[in-house]
Amino acid sequence: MATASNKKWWKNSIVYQIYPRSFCDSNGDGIGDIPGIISKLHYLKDLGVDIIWLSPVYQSPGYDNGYDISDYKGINPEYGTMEDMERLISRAKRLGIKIIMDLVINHTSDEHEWFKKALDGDEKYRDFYYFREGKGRKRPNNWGSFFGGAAWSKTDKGDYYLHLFSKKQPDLNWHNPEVYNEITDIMRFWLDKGIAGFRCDVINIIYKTSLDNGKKHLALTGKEYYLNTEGCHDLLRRFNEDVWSKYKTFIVGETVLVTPDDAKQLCDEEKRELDTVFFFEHMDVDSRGGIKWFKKRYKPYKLIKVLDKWQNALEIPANYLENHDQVRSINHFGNTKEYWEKSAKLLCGLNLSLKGIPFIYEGEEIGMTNGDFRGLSDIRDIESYNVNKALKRMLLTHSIRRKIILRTSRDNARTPVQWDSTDNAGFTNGEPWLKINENKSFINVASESDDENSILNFYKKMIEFRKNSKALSEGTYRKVASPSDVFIYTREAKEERLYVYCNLTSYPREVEFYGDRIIFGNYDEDDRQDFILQPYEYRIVASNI
Ligand code: TEU
Ligand code: CA
Repeated sequence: MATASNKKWWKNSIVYQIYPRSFCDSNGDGIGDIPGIISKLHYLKDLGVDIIWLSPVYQSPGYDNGYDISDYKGINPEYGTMEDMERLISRAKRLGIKIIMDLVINHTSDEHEWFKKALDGDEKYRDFYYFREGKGRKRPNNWGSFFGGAAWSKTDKGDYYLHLFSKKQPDLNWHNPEVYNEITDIMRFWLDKGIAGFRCDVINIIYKTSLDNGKKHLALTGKEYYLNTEGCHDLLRRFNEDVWSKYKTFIVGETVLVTPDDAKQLCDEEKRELDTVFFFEHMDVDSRGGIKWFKKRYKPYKLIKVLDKWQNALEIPANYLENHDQVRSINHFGNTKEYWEKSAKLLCGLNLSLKGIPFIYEGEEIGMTNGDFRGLSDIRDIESYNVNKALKRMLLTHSIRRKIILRTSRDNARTPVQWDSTDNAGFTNGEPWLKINENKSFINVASESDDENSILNFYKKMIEFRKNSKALSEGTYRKVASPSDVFIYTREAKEERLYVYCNLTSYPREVEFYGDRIIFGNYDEDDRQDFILQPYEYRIVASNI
């Protein structure tokens, strides 16, 4: 019987996301791989990581770097073998690190056996997907894809199939019980291998209620037929009952376009659906009409407002400032120039002192910045590629498209991890699959390990601090009134009350001073003042209660 404490074994964990392609290459082909990950397990242990979220390593043609799976029970040979994967699981286990895998079940690759059989006319497998005849010369409906353009593509036979992402990613038909059986079997396969749970890709859109025309939106026309549907809630409860509850899993849902109310429903403990969710609202504080490609000026007070809202909405939110789909957080919310180091430490402090589970994305812990791409030809991402096509159709010039895409492309977060300052940053002995940032000369693990005051060592200290603090790891959260663009909040557990101060601007800010003694921060002793927060200053102040 699970006791109350071990039921949520994950709740005080630090999670680290590995995007395998860019993490560490062991054999010189320029592509990160599983043996490369194994070689860095001690590094992760030393950092204080408890759980690794491994982005897809399954068999895949790689059009969306593994988010297009062609065999859920196979390992992509670019990344290694099943033996390598088993070794990774057992070596990590020996170090006390658990692994959760990405579960991508809204769609498969169009090179999956199921889809190939479907295209060959096999009725059983046609019903695994959504094939429909066009309406006259028109597509079956007016839905849009997340990657720009229409959500339907034509087959050789002239009918269409639905894909909410690229045309290489046909959507599965979750009305079909056989799909349910196949996918739950796959979950068991990996859980039996010792995986601790899943990060469920776009999980809140898997169930479509109908294929009618949607209300016209600037983007994602059709969403009212698949966002957070009752059918999806129902599937999650069944996954739980049939599989997840039989193992001690940690399940985090990637839930697109969720509101706090949707998220509350999905994480409601009584309902037994998801343990926690990733929300996106904070990622979009600087995008126009929720479209990330069209930027507006970032205003820190908006970030504060959104984070505060979500801190209050969920008991255990999944907190993150970066992942493989977003620009680097220093570019997003910090300062890449004068205050690179200071703002990186501030963002670390912020992410790791909020209530919930902190997720750190590879390279974030050394302050990696967006890619320094020379032009569109350096970009590899399928989403960027599709969006470029869409912008072309809107008649935008090359130089404008270049600007939009280089600024926002997902490849910004996917440049190889900078392990040292050598030519290929210690990532590979060969030609890296994506351009390595020149700033590897000073942003890298080797030099930061040697420097006591580095961003990397700040992460280590912050993680340790959090682990030793009941207030930070499980206390309550409450925002404190503060000047705009300064985030001040308390974290409080039994005998411990902490005030967390974050100056999210590049200006000094006067603040009211709560609490009794400063116990942690990114300030320089020399210019620390009691009532002034320096640019990007972060501090934790303890209070006697
Ligand atoms: O991303 C879901 C998603 O909605 C993406 O469109 C993401 O929001 C976008 O890149 C930011 O605008 C997940 C995965 O994280 C992503 O890597 C995959 O490409 C996508 O699903 C399809 O599987
Ligand atoms: Ca390799």
